[in-house]
Amino acid sequence: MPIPTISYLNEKGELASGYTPQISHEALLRGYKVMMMTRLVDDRMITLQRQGIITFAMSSLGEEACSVASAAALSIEDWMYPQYREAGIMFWRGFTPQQYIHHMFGDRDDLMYGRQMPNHFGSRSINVVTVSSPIGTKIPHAAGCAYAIKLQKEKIVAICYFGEGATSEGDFHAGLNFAAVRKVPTIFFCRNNGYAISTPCCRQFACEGIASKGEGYGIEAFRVDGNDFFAVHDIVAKARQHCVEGKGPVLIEAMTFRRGAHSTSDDPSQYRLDDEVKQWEAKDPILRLRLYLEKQGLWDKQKEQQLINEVTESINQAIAKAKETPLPPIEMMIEHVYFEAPAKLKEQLHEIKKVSLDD
Ligand SMILES: Cc1ncc(C[n+]2csc(CCOP(=O)(O)OP(=O)(O)O)c2C)c(N)n1
Ligand SMILES: [Mg+2]
Repeated sequence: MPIPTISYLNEKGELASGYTPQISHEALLRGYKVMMMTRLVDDRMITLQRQGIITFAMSSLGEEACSVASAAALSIEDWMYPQYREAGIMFWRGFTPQQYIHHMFGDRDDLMYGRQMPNHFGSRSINVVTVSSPIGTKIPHAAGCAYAIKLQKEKIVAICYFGEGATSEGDFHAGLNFAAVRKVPTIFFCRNNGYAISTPCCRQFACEGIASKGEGYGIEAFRVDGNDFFAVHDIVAKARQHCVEGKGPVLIEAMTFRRGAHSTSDDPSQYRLDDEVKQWEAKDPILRLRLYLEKQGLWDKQKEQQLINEVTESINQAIAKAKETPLPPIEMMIEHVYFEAPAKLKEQLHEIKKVSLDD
Protein backbone atom coordinates (compact mmCIF):
# COMPACT_ATOMS: atom_id res chain seq x y z
CA MET A 1 0.00 0.00 0.00
CA PRO A 2 1.48 3.42 -0.90
CA ILE A 3 2.74 5.38 2.08
CA PRO A 4 0.85 8.71 2.35
CA THR A 5 2.71 12.00 1.88
CA ILE A 6 2.31 14.50 4.72
CA SER A 7 1.56 17.94 3.30
CA TYR A 8 -0.10 21.05 4.74
CA LEU A 9 0.67 23.96 2.38
CA ASN A 10 -0.83 23.87 -1.11
CA GLU A 11 0.46 25.52 -4.30
CA LYS A 12 -1.69 28.61 -3.68
CA GLY A 13 -0.04 29.19 -0.31
CA GLU A 14 -3.06 27.96 1.69
CA LEU A 15 -2.85 25.67 4.71
CA ALA A 16 -4.95 22.53 5.04
CA SER A 17 -8.08 23.11 7.12
CA GLY A 18 -7.62 22.02 10.71
CA TYR A 19 -3.84 22.38 10.58
CA THR A 20 -2.22 24.71 13.11
CA PRO A 21 1.31 25.92 12.30
CA GLN A 22 3.93 24.67 14.75
CA ILE A 23 6.40 27.41 13.87
CA SER A 24 6.42 31.11 14.78
CA HIS A 25 5.99 33.90 12.20
CA GLU A 26 9.51 35.05 13.07
CA ALA A 27 11.04 31.66 12.27
CA LEU A 28 8.97 31.37 9.09
CA LEU A 29 10.21 34.75 7.86
CA ARG A 30 13.78 33.77 8.68
CA GLY A 31 13.26 30.48 6.86
CA TYR A 32 11.97 32.31 3.82
CA LYS A 33 14.96 34.68 3.77
CA VAL A 34 17.43 31.82 4.18
CA MET A 35 15.82 29.86 1.32
CA MET A 36 16.08 32.96 -0.88
CA MET A 37 19.72 33.45 0.11
CA THR A 38 20.45 29.81 -0.73
CA ARG A 39 18.83 30.17 -4.16
CA LEU A 40 20.55 33.45 -5.03
CA VAL A 41 23.97 32.17 -3.94
CA ASP A 42 23.53 28.87 -5.83
CA ASP A 43 22.43 30.67 -8.98
CA ARG A 44 25.41 32.99 -8.89
CA MET A 45 27.86 30.13 -8.29
CA ILE A 46 26.61 28.39 -11.47
CA THR A 47 27.23 31.61 -13.42
CA LEU A 48 30.72 31.97 -11.93
CA GLN A 49 31.56 28.45 -13.02
CA ARG A 50 30.31 29.18 -16.55
CA GLN A 51 32.54 32.27 -16.58
CA GLY A 52 35.51 30.09 -15.66
CA ILE A 53 36.01 31.84 -12.31
CA ILE A 54 35.31 28.79 -10.12
CA THR A 55 35.80 25.17 -11.10
CA PHE A 56 32.53 23.49 -10.17
CA ALA A 57 29.13 24.15 -8.61
CA MET A 58 25.97 22.29 -7.57
CA SER A 59 22.64 23.88 -6.81
CA SER A 60 19.66 22.93 -4.65
CA LEU A 61 17.16 24.74 -6.90
CA GLY A 62 13.66 23.68 -5.85
CA GLU A 63 14.88 21.66 -2.86
CA GLU A 64 15.60 24.50 -0.45
CA ALA A 65 12.79 23.65 2.00
CA CYS A 66 14.38 20.26 2.71
CA SER A 67 17.54 21.79 4.12
CA VAL A 68 16.23 25.03 5.64
CA ALA A 69 12.96 23.78 7.21
CA SER A 70 14.70 20.73 8.69
CA ALA A 71 17.50 22.88 10.14
CA ALA A 72 14.85 25.19 11.61
CA ALA A 73 13.38 22.25 13.56
CA LEU A 74 16.70 21.26 15.15
CA SER A 75 18.87 22.60 17.92
CA ILE A 76 22.28 24.13 17.13
CA GLU A 77 23.92 21.39 19.26
CA ASP A 78 22.55 18.68 16.96
CA TRP A 79 25.17 17.18 14.65
CA MET A 80 24.59 17.50 10.92
CA TYR A 81 25.98 15.22 8.19
CA PRO A 82 24.99 16.78 4.85
CA GLN A 83 25.40 15.40 1.31
CA TYR A 84 26.17 18.40 -1.01
CA ARG A 85 22.73 19.84 -1.76
CA GLU A 86 22.29 21.19 1.75
CA ALA A 87 23.85 24.66 1.56
CA GLY A 88 20.64 25.89 3.24
CA ILE A 89 21.61 24.28 6.58
CA MET A 90 24.82 26.33 6.57
CA PHE A 91 22.99 29.61 6.03
CA TRP A 92 20.33 28.73 8.61
CA ARG A 93 23.11 28.16 11.16
CA GLY A 94 24.65 31.55 10.42
CA PHE A 95 27.33 30.75 7.83
CA THR A 96 27.66 33.93 5.77
CA PRO A 97 27.71 34.23 1.96
CA GLN A 98 31.31 35.43 2.41
CA GLN A 99 32.35 32.23 4.22
CA TYR A 100 30.50 30.11 1.69
CA ILE A 101 32.00 31.90 -1.31
CA HIS A 102 35.55 31.61 0.06
CA HIS A 103 34.84 27.88 0.19
CA MET A 104 33.52 27.82 -3.39
CA PHE A 105 36.72 29.57 -4.51
CA GLY A 106 38.89 27.22 -2.41
CA ASP A 107 40.99 30.19 -1.36
CA ARG A 108 43.10 30.93 1.72
CA ASP A 109 40.02 31.90 3.75
CA ASP A 110 38.12 28.70 2.87
CA LEU A 111 37.75 26.68 6.08
CA MET A 112 38.79 23.65 3.98
CA TYR A 113 41.89 25.45 2.60
CA GLY A 114 40.86 24.42 -0.92
CA ARG A 115 41.39 20.72 -0.19
CA GLN A 116 37.77 19.83 -0.91
CA MET A 117 35.70 20.18 -4.06
CA PRO A 118 33.33 23.18 -4.09
CA ASN A 119 29.97 22.47 -2.34
CA HIS A 120 31.82 20.16 0.07
CA PHE A 121 31.33 22.53 2.97
CA GLY A 122 31.40 21.98 6.70
CA SER A 123 32.13 23.95 9.84
CA ARG A 124 33.19 22.76 13.25
CA SER A 125 31.75 25.85 14.96
CA ILE A 126 28.20 25.10 13.79
CA ASN A 127 28.36 21.30 14.18
CA VAL A 128 28.23 20.53 10.47
CA VAL A 129 30.49 17.63 9.50
CA THR A 130 32.25 18.20 6.16
CA VAL A 131 30.63 16.75 3.04
CA SER A 132 32.42 13.73 1.53
CA SER A 133 32.35 13.02 -2.20
CA PRO A 134 31.81 9.26 -1.85
CA ILE A 135 28.04 8.95 -1.63
CA GLY A 136 26.49 7.42 1.48
CA THR A 137 29.63 7.25 3.58
CA LYS A 138 28.17 9.68 6.10
CA ILE A 139 25.21 7.41 6.88
CA PRO A 140 27.11 5.01 9.20
CA HIS A 141 29.12 7.97 10.54
CA ALA A 142 25.88 9.65 11.66
CA ALA A 143 24.71 6.39 13.23
CA GLY A 144 28.04 6.15 15.08
CA CYS A 145 27.83 9.78 16.20
CA ALA A 146 24.35 9.11 17.57
CA TYR A 147 25.67 6.02 19.41
CA ALA A 148 28.21 8.30 21.12
CA ILE A 149 25.42 10.74 21.95
CA LYS A 150 23.46 7.90 23.54
CA LEU A 151 26.45 6.63 25.54
CA GLN A 152 27.11 10.14 26.81
CA LYS A 153 23.41 10.55 27.68
CA GLU A 154 23.13 13.83 25.78
CA LYS A 155 19.72 15.12 24.75
CA ILE A 156 20.66 15.86 21.15
CA VAL A 157 20.48 14.09 17.78
CA ALA A 158 22.54 13.49 14.64
CA ILE A 159 20.83 14.17 11.31
CA CYS A 160 22.14 12.65 8.09
CA TYR A 161 21.02 14.02 4.72
CA PHE A 162 21.32 12.00 1.52
CA GLY A 163 19.65 11.57 -1.84
CA GLU A 164 17.54 8.60 -2.90
CA GLY A 165 20.48 7.45 -5.05
CA ALA A 166 22.60 7.07 -1.90
CA THR A 167 20.22 4.37 -0.64
CA SER A 168 21.67 1.97 -3.24
CA GLU A 169 24.96 2.02 -1.34
CA GLY A 170 25.72 -0.67 1.26
CA ASP A 171 26.45 2.11 3.76
CA PHE A 172 22.75 3.00 3.82
CA HIS A 173 21.80 -0.51 4.96
CA ALA A 174 24.66 -0.81 7.46
CA GLY A 175 23.92 2.62 8.93
CA LEU A 176 20.17 2.11 9.32
CA ASN A 177 20.50 -1.36 10.76
CA PHE A 178 23.14 -0.30 13.28
CA ALA A 179 21.07 2.70 14.36
CA ALA A 180 17.93 0.59 14.74
CA VAL A 181 19.58 -2.20 16.72
CA ARG A 182 21.37 0.24 19.03
CA LYS A 183 18.25 2.49 19.20
CA VAL A 184 20.32 5.60 18.68
CA PRO A 185 19.09 9.17 18.06
CA THR A 186 19.68 9.54 14.30
CA ILE A 187 17.35 11.25 11.84
CA PHE A 188 17.95 9.80 8.38
CA PHE A 189 16.70 12.49 6.02
CA CYS A 190 16.42 11.26 2.44
CA ARG A 191 15.76 13.86 -0.24
CA ASN A 192 13.98 11.90 -2.96
CA ASN A 193 14.51 14.32 -5.86
CA GLY A 194 13.79 11.83 -8.63
CA TYR A 195 17.31 11.47 -10.03
CA ALA A 196 20.81 10.31 -9.15
CA ILE A 197 22.67 12.22 -11.87
CA SER A 198 20.98 10.63 -14.94
CA THR A 199 19.45 7.60 -13.19
CA PRO A 200 15.73 7.99 -12.45
CA CYS A 201 14.18 6.36 -9.36
CA CYS A 202 12.59 3.58 -11.43
CA ARG A 203 16.07 2.34 -12.33
CA GLN A 204 17.33 2.72 -8.74
CA PHE A 205 14.87 0.62 -6.69
CA ALA A 206 11.86 -1.60 -7.34
CA CYS A 207 10.07 -1.03 -4.03
CA GLU A 208 7.64 1.72 -3.03
CA GLY A 209 10.11 4.58 -2.50
CA ILE A 210 12.46 4.94 0.45
CA ALA A 211 10.08 5.29 3.43
CA SER A 212 8.90 1.71 2.92
CA LYS A 213 12.43 0.50 3.71
CA GLY A 214 12.12 1.72 7.33
CA GLU A 215 9.85 -1.20 8.20
CA GLY A 216 12.50 -3.73 7.20
CA TYR A 217 14.94 -2.27 9.71
CA GLY A 218 12.38 -1.66 12.45
CA ILE A 219 12.67 2.10 12.05
CA GLU A 220 9.80 4.56 12.27
CA ALA A 221 9.48 6.13 8.80
CA PHE A 222 7.54 9.01 7.28
CA ARG A 223 7.04 10.43 3.80
CA VAL A 224 6.66 14.16 3.56
CA ASP A 225 6.14 16.80 0.88
CA GLY A 226 9.72 18.10 0.65
CA ASN A 227 8.57 21.38 -0.92
CA ASP A 228 6.27 22.25 1.99
CA PHE A 229 8.16 24.25 4.63
CA PHE A 230 5.55 23.50 7.32
CA ALA A 231 5.44 19.75 6.69
CA VAL A 232 9.23 19.33 6.61
CA HIS A 233 9.62 21.42 9.76
CA ASP A 234 6.96 19.55 11.72
CA ILE A 235 8.08 16.06 10.79
CA VAL A 236 11.71 16.82 11.69
CA ALA A 237 10.58 18.37 15.00
CA LYS A 238 8.56 15.21 15.69
CA ALA A 239 11.48 12.96 14.70
CA ARG A 240 13.80 14.91 16.99
CA GLN A 241 11.39 14.46 19.90
CA HIS A 242 11.18 10.71 19.16
CA CYS A 243 14.99 10.50 19.16
CA VAL A 244 15.65 12.45 22.35
CA GLU A 245 13.00 10.37 24.17
CA GLY A 246 15.22 7.34 23.48
CA LYS A 247 12.79 5.70 21.03
CA GLY A 248 15.42 5.11 18.34
CA PRO A 249 16.11 6.49 14.87
CA VAL A 250 13.65 7.91 12.33
CA LEU A 251 13.73 7.72 8.54
CA ILE A 252 12.18 10.61 6.61
CA GLU A 253 11.63 10.53 2.85
CA ALA A 254 11.12 14.08 1.55
CA MET A 255 9.50 14.10 -1.91
CA THR A 256 11.02 16.83 -4.06
CA PHE A 257 12.60 17.31 -7.48
CA ARG A 258 16.05 18.29 -8.72
CA ARG A 259 15.12 21.13 -11.08
CA GLY A 260 18.65 22.02 -12.06
CA ALA A 261 21.43 19.94 -13.55
CA HIS A 262 23.14 17.46 -11.21
CA SER A 263 26.19 19.73 -11.27
CA THR A 264 27.93 22.06 -13.69
CA SER A 265 29.45 18.91 -15.28
CA ASP A 266 26.00 17.59 -16.25
CA ASP A 267 23.55 18.24 -19.12
CA PRO A 268 20.08 16.94 -18.11
CA SER A 269 18.62 17.58 -21.60
CA GLN A 270 20.35 14.32 -22.55
CA TYR A 271 18.16 12.19 -20.30
CA ARG A 272 14.91 13.98 -19.35
CA LEU A 273 12.21 16.18 -20.89
CA ASP A 274 11.64 19.83 -20.00
CA ASP A 275 7.95 19.05 -19.36
CA GLU A 276 8.87 17.00 -16.32
CA VAL A 277 10.87 19.89 -14.89
CA LYS A 278 8.11 22.44 -15.66
CA GLN A 279 5.55 20.43 -13.67
CA TRP A 280 7.58 21.05 -10.54
CA GLU A 281 7.85 24.82 -10.95
CA ALA A 282 4.34 25.36 -9.53
CA LYS A 283 5.33 23.29 -6.48
CA ASP A 284 8.31 25.52 -5.76
CA PRO A 285 8.93 25.68 -1.99
CA ILE A 286 9.90 29.35 -2.00
CA LEU A 287 6.88 30.43 -4.07
CA ARG A 288 4.50 28.48 -1.82
CA LEU A 289 5.85 30.02 1.38
CA ARG A 290 5.91 33.51 -0.20
CA LEU A 291 2.20 33.21 -1.15
CA TYR A 292 1.41 32.14 2.42
CA LEU A 293 3.40 35.00 3.97
CA GLU A 294 1.73 37.51 1.65
CA LYS A 295 -1.72 36.26 2.64
CA GLN A 296 -0.75 36.75 6.29
CA GLY A 297 0.34 40.33 5.58
CA LEU A 298 3.92 39.43 6.55
CA TRP A 299 5.47 39.91 3.11
CA ASP A 300 5.00 42.09 0.02
CA LYS A 301 6.66 43.06 -3.27
CA GLN A 302 8.65 45.86 -1.65
CA LYS A 303 10.12 43.57 1.04
CA GLU A 304 10.90 41.02 -1.64
CA GLN A 305 12.82 43.54 -3.74
CA GLN A 306 14.67 44.84 -0.70
CA LEU A 307 15.72 41.31 0.27
CA ILE A 308 16.92 40.54 -3.27
CA ASN A 309 18.92 43.78 -3.35
CA GLU A 310 20.53 43.18 0.04
CA VAL A 311 21.46 39.56 -0.64
CA THR A 312 22.74 40.35 -4.14
CA GLU A 313 24.90 43.13 -2.73
CA SER A 314 26.37 40.82 -0.07
CA ILE A 315 27.10 38.20 -2.76
CA ASN A 316 28.75 40.83 -4.99
CA GLN A 317 30.96 41.99 -2.13
CA ALA A 318 31.84 38.44 -1.15
CA ILE A 319 32.84 37.56 -4.73
CA ALA A 320 34.95 40.72 -5.04
CA LYS A 321 36.78 39.81 -1.82
CA ALA A 322 37.24 36.17 -2.82
CA LYS A 323 38.73 37.27 -6.15
CA GLU A 324 41.41 39.22 -4.28
CA THR A 325 42.11 36.47 -1.75
CA PRO A 326 45.23 34.41 -2.52
CA LEU A 327 45.15 30.65 -2.80
CA PRO A 328 46.04 28.70 0.35
CA PRO A 329 49.79 28.21 0.87
CA ILE A 330 51.00 25.09 -0.94
CA GLU A 331 51.99 23.48 2.41
CA MET A 332 48.27 23.21 3.19
CA MET A 333 48.08 20.28 0.79
CA ILE A 334 49.70 18.08 3.42
CA GLU A 335 48.99 19.90 6.69
CA HIS A 336 46.12 19.16 9.14
CA VAL A 337 45.77 15.65 7.75
CA TYR A 338 48.37 13.73 9.79
CA PHE A 339 49.75 14.64 13.23
CA GLU A 340 53.05 14.78 11.40
CA ALA A 341 53.13 14.64 7.61
CA PRO A 342 54.74 11.37 6.38
CA ALA A 343 58.19 11.64 4.77
CA LYS A 344 56.81 10.66 1.32
CA LEU A 345 54.38 13.59 1.32
CA LYS A 346 57.09 15.99 2.48
CA GLU A 347 59.24 14.77 -0.38
CA GLN A 348 56.41 15.34 -2.89
CA LEU A 349 55.80 18.81 -1.51
CA HIS A 350 59.49 19.59 -1.97
CA GLU A 351 59.27 18.43 -5.61
CA ILE A 352 56.17 20.58 -6.26
CA LYS A 353 57.89 23.63 -4.80
CA LYS A 354 60.92 22.99 -7.00
CA VAL A 355 58.73 22.76 -10.14
CA SER A 356 56.86 25.95 -9.31
CA LEU A 357 60.15 27.76 -8.67
CA ASP A 358 61.57 26.42 -11.99
CA ASP A 359 58.48 27.82 -13.78
C1 LIG B 1 30.24 5.90 -3.90
C2 LIG B 1 29.98 6.85 -5.02
N1 LIG B 1 29.48 6.38 -6.19
C3 LIG B 1 29.23 7.24 -7.21
C4 LIG B 1 29.50 8.58 -7.07
C5 LIG B 1 29.22 9.54 -8.21
N2 LIG B 1 28.03 10.33 -7.85
C6 LIG B 1 28.15 11.56 -7.33
S1 LIG B 1 26.65 12.23 -6.96
C7 LIG B 1 25.84 10.86 -7.52
C8 LIG B 1 24.33 10.79 -7.49
C9 LIG B 1 23.75 10.83 -6.13
O1 LIG B 1 22.36 10.90 -6.23
P1 LIG B 1 21.45 11.17 -5.00
O2 LIG B 1 21.99 10.45 -3.80
O3 LIG B 1 20.05 10.88 -5.39
O4 LIG B 1 21.65 12.73 -4.70
P2 LIG B 1 21.23 14.00 -5.59
O5 LIG B 1 22.43 14.34 -6.42
O6 LIG B 1 20.07 13.61 -6.41
O7 LIG B 1 20.95 15.09 -4.63
C10 LIG B 1 26.73 9.91 -7.98
C11 LIG B 1 26.33 8.60 -8.57
C12 LIG B 1 30.05 9.01 -5.84
N3 LIG B 1 30.33 10.31 -5.61
N4 LIG B 1 30.27 8.14 -4.84
MG1 LIG C 1 18.58 12.16 -6.12
